[in-house]
This record gives sequence, C-alpha cells and structure tokens, in this order.
Amino acid sequence: MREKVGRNDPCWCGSGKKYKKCHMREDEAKGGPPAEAQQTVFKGNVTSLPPVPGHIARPEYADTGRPTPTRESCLKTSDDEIARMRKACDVARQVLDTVLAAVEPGITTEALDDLAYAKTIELGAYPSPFNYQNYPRCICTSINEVVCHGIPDDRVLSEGEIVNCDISVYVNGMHGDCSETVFVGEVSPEAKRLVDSTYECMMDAIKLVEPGQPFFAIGRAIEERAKQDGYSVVRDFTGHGIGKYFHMDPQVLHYFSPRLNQRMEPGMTFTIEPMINEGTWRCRIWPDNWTAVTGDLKLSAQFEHTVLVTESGYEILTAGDDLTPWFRR
Ligand code: HM4
Ligand code: CO
Repeated sequence: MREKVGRNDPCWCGSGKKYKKCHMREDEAKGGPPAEAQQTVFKGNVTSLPPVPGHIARPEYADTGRPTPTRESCLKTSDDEIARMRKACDVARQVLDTVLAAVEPGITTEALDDLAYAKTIELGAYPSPFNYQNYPRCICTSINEVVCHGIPDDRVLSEGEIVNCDISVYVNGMHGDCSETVFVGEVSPEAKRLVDSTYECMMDAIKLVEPGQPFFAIGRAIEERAKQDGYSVVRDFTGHGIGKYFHMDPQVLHYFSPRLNQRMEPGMTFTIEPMINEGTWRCRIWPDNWTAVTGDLKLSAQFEHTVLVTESGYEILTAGDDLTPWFRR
C-alpha cells in the first residue's frame, strides 16, 4: 500500500484535483487507496533515422514536419481510392507482422523500429509517423504503463512486459494504420486479461460498423465492455478518418458521446483503436511531448484496425489473411 494520501494532496490518479475532491470517498469505501504502481518505462536514448530513399513517395509533411491542417472527410468515392486504401493497409499489416514476430525478451524497441523501417521501404512505402510533427522514428512502441506514442529507443524488452506496436505507412497516395499489443515471454494473468479485454473491445466496435450507424455507437460499445471487465477507456486519444491524410475527419471517440451523431456511409475509412487501462483513464505526457502514460502507472493496452464501411457492413482493411491477433496464435 502507498503512503496515506492527505485530503488536500493531489490525487494519486493524476487528475490534478485535490484528493478529497477526487478519489477519496471511493477509496474509503474500499479501505484505502490502491497499491501504488511503479514506473517501469524511463526515457531512453533515441537515435535519428537516415532519410527515406528518394524513390519512395513522401507525404506532405515529410520535409517540414507539419501536416496539412484539414477537416476533409475520409469518404472514398471511387473504386480506385478504395483499391489504394486496401493496398496501403495490406502493407501496414505486413510490416506489423514482421515487427510482432521479432518481439522477445532482450530486443530493444529501436531494433523493432529498424525492422519496420527496412520492411516498409522494401514494400515501397513511407513510414507515416516519421517526421509527422517531428516524430523521430517509424513506429510507436508503448510498453506497460505507456498508453500510446512511445518512441523506440535503446531500452530492452523484458520477460513479463506487454508492448503495443503501432504501424502506419503511406503508399499509393494513401495511409494505412494498425496496431497490436503482445506479450514479452510469459506475462501475469492480470496482463493477459487486460490485453484480451482490449482486443474484444475493439472487435465489439468493429462488428457494429455499417451504413447508417452513428459514430457514437463505437464508443458506447467499447465503454460498455471495458466497464464490465473493470477497466477504463482513455479519452485523450481517438481513432480517426484516414486516407490521403494520416488523420482526417471524423474523430472516432472510444467512449460514449451523444454529440458524435454523424452516421457511417459506404466508402468511409477510419481507425478504431481503443486504449484500455487497468486503473484511471487519465494520462500524463512525458517531457518529450510524445510518450503518454497512465496517471496511476498501471497497465494500458491497445489494438487498432483500419476499417472500410461497405454497402452491407464493414471490411477490416488491416486484417491480412489471418484475423487472429498475435497473442492468441
Ligand atoms: S504521430 N503517431 N499519432 N494519433 N494526431 C506519430 C505517431 C502519431 C497521432 C495521432 C491518434 C489520433 C490523432 C493523432 C492528430 C493532428 C491534430 C495534427 C491532426 O498524431 O490528430 O494530429
Ligand atoms: Co497516434
């Protein structure tokens, strides 16, 4: 158990509110504040990447770091655009499979990033995160309490950790985006249960995708499942429309908001990428301005697919030929 938190101290959950205004009552009912989780991930050394070879087509921000500000919708109106989306998502899946196959105790996250860089370029694509708002590497690797946007560095993965690998690529004028959380060797039953629930949250939401469905149905399904399993849903990061630009309209919230009453239309392509936490849904950002961690340092997991709304329902563009997630194979 942690030291007693004073009534007027900042709450342990990271909300910034006084304890008495936040978790104090809830904790009293449970007999005290939860056991304190320890930080397991620390800032490492980030190495810069060589420029992407000149024959690879580059997204608009590759040189400046600044994406085009856009409220353009992700609706695709031609078969050609949809075919190019399928291709970009296929490439993202192949890169993700390459990276996931290499996850084992002793490997560094930058070695995973090096593999992603080589595979992405081999497949004729540009790694979308690279220089997006000056992001320094190709992929995001988010370990344990890291919620998302973990930067690959010289830190070694150890037995018992969980790591999300998030891959986005740009090819044929389109972006594709997917991620999975996997185990490093054997992990605790608690970690397994969280990762399992997070995958089911994403799949519950994907199964609702069809023309006429309001976007709020996604967050409603995810929140319901997470709550049932005793977890919380991250609110600070969302899914997004995707296509010609990495992040397009609409924002895809993973929690319920009745304001998200826009309806799905055939030809829309967007990501569903819930981040599910063991404890508080609140996040803090490291001084590197990227790495998001849970407010209470408990575990967070995430899965992501890019989906297409079809006439009759959905197509998971980043499924590859085996939809089974890596952690169940
Ligand atoms: S940047 N991953 N993700 N993710 N951004 C490098 C790796 C990245 C994101 C991101 C999820 C949702 C939204 C966003 C976003 C603006 C506001 C500039 C359009 O950046 O919406 O960026
Ligand atoms: Co992101």
